[in-house]
Amino acid sequence: KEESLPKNLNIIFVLGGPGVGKGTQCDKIVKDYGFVHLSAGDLLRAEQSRPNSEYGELIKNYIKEGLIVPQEVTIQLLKNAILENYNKSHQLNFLIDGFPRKMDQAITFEKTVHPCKFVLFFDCSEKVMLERLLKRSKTSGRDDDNMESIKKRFKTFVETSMPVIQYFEQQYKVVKINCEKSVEEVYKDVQNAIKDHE
Ligand code: UP5
Ligand code: MG
Repeated sequence: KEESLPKNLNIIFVLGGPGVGKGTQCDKIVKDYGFVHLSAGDLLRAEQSRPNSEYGELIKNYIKEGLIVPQEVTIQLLKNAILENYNKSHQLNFLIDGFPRKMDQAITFEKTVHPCKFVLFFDCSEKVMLERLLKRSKTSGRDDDNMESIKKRFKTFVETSMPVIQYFEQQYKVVKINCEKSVEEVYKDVQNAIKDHE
């Protein structure tokens, strides 16, 4: 049966450059506030390794090149995940991590799925992000945690994803948080942003 998405979702987009700490902060928010955490990158990686996925090869190539997978694929994965959680536990609160990162995704998602309440924008220098990613690369097993892919991810972030943040800034929906400090210090600012939007 065709199920429709609820109209009263509470969606926070969590954006910021590669390795800035989106996943780390989302884990903490989940523990304290009971949001569902949906990382677009994690959903794509899961789809990539699903046996018989028709998109496996495509996703693998896009991620290695640091490019944005065509929006149809990612939005369908997010829609499915939202519906699944809603049907299972009537969960309405979602952290959408690492999405939207291209203008077409932002427009389509807000039109066909649900508008966001606000955007957490994690900000950090490339130098610090690079250090964090190279450190993580020792254990992450991610195909894109290598110097060559990281450079491409940085380029895509500046050229393709920053315009999305500017688009939401024009709507006064962005809370910018400096991430060049400890996880706990960043999290204090995150908690304040959530409180301001309750
Ligand atoms: N760390 C975190 N915070 C720290 C702090 N304050 N101080 C010190 N260390 C800190 O953190 C990275 C590392 O830094 C960890 O080791 C952590 O302990 C440490 P993490 O929380 O993992 O950072 P995060 O921002 O989540 O980094 P991630 O690599 O996941 O970000 P990306 O945006 O690059 O990756 P994502 O998985 O979102 O996307 C991957 C690819 O998928 C994209 O490049 C793209 O090809 C594709 N994609 C699409 O095509 N479409 C989409 O919509 C989404 C993704
Ligand atoms: Mg992540």
